[in-house]
Amino acid sequence: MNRREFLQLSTLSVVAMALPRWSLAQVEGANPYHYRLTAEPAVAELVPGYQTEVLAFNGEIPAPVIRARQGMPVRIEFTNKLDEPTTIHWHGLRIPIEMDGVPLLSQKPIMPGETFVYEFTPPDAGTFWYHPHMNSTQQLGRGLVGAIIVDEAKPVDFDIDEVLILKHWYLDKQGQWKTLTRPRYAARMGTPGEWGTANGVNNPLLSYPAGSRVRLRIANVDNTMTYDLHMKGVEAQVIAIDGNAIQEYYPLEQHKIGPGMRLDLGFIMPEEGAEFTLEFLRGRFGFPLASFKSGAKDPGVKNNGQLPQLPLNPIPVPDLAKAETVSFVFEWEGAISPTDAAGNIHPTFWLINRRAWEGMSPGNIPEPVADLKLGKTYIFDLRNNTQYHHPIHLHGHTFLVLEMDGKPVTPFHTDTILLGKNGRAKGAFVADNPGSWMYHCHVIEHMKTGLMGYVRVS
Ligand SMILES: [Cu+2]
Repeated sequence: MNRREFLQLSTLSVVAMALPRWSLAQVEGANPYHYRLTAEPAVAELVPGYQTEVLAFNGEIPAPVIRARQGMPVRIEFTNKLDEPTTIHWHGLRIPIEMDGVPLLSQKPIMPGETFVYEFTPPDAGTFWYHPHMNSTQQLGRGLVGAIIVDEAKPVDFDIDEVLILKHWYLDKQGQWKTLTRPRYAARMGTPGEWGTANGVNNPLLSYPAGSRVRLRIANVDNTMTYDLHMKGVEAQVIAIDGNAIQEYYPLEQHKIGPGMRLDLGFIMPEEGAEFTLEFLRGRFGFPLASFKSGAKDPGVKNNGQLPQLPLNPIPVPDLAKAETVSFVFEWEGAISPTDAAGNIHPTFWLINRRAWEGMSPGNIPEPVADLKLGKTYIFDLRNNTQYHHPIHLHGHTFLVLEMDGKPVTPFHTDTILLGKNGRAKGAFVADNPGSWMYHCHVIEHMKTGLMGYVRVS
């Protein structure tokens, strides 16, 4: 997207809309964390005044927020009402492989009309998300993206707890679909959508009482976009990165989240009438994602001027002294376009350690990119030898990031490490979860054209 198109986006954003309230898909009964979820075709009004045919969880855009609690079992009865197979992956949750939602590697594809019950106990609290792990360009691109929020075992006392899922849709100004993927973009930064939304609305206006302590859970569920987040008009603190609370909050200057990544911000609503904006930066320009306005003071809000401290997640501590380093180089493979028997082009553009992902079929599961020993600490040394961003996601485990671009950082936990242009990172983790775990770039077109693999922990 060029600068002019971005400017057009921002002028289109003048009419801020009130945020629709989303419903929970909860089932009445003894277990408070029991849900029914479907994936199905639906119609949504994304561009005001126009109808768009989408794929939606429970027919809703934005998808229902699934709320779970740390250490409590959650049960999600998922029914596939699409006309093609699917599975659901719970991004960032350290749960058993059988529940990880990757076709062939962790479960059979869920066929149209079938129901699969996902049941797990999330060990970590935080902001996570869910999405299919099949035909991802289409299934995620057309709307199958939602938030799963795991509340802390002991409730944390914010006045407002808001979820904001960010997605650019491949829509024209009449809400009609444009191409979701183009090879020339797939080989570069990925194809960007053009209609920016937060919770399905272009630049929504959110209003909370003056003095409220707000926890804003931002999730980038886009196929392609990396958002360089900035808050204009209020001081916001970074309180959690990719779902995991951090020890010492710090003021948000700007923070990049690639596809699949999250950021929790904490801030206190200023005096009544004050307005401010969450925006993403491109060079010197800021583009609004959501707008905020302070409402009248609510006597129920007990503002002591302090943000509550979030407890840290019980992520196993890597034994760095005994760690084994495994190197991964991500690079570009020239324009090779193998053609199948039907004459379709299946380009591979991206490589992990000189190998493009072959794809899987029943009876043909390729070898992992690494074989890891259960219980051992590994340091993944990631090198991006390309000009484009790659958010590298590992299933079933959480990295402790030690270094970015050759420099030590204040260690933080994440399931997705964002490698910038020619970037490098070192992330350590304990391989404590047995199974075959996907390991891939979360720019969907990159993952679909080679930048994917899995690690085996046994
Ligand atoms: Cu990538």
